[in-house]
Amino acid sequence: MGLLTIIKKQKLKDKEIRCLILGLDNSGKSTIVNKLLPENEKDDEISPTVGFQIHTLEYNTDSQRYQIALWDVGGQTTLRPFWDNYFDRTDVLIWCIDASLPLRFSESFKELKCFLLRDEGRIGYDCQVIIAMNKMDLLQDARALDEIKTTITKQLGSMIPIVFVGCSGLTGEGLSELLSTIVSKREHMYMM
Ligand SMILES: Nc1nc2c(ncn2[C@@H]2O[C@H](COP(=O)(O)OP(=O)(O)OP(=O)(O)O)[C@@H](O)[C@H]2O)c(=O)[nH]1
Ligand SMILES: [Mg+2]
Repeated sequence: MGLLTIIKKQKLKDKEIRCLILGLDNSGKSTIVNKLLPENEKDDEISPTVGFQIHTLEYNTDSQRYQIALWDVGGQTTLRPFWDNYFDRTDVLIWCIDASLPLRFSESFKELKCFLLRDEGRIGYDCQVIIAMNKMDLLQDARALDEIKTTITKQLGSMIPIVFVGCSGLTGEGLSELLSTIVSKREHMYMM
């Protein structure tokens, strides 16, 4: 294989982004994914995910065309031991939190910390971490988002850079920011 072919193949690969979406059951992962899909691929009804689902999304910026593979994995307690199986080769991890339900914040933070720190290799890995603070439409007071940011930053320290995005899978608010954040690291690479 010639060098040019190898470079071309690598460039194509660079435009594929593998995105793993995890978080507690009922936090809204599948609803977010469904909202991001083109109209003809949307599900009319979403039920709790048993196992996982993969959807591929095309996303264009001014200069590039990306293929984002969204791996949506069920968050019920019985499914969490399997999360590890999906992590390999993940470029972006989206951790979804139901921002309207403080009652489950500590459970979510505990699971996130446990997932990120389980294998020491994950500290400082090359995978971007995004916290999707979902169900914004239900919030009376945006301070809930600050609480999430402060607590997670405190718990994980500065070991892992994290980007926080407020959104609603129901109304679509914040989802364009979520998409641009998913590709942001690649965009920087292309600009260099
Ligand atoms: N109001 C509101 N409801 C939401 C939002 N996102 C999801 N929901 C609701 O939350 C419930 C759970 O949504 P799912 O998308 O199934 O949650 P999930 O995280 O995929 O759950 P598992 O597959 O069990 O892990 C559904 O009733 C959704 O309609 C949101 O942004 N706002
Ligand atoms: Mg689901």
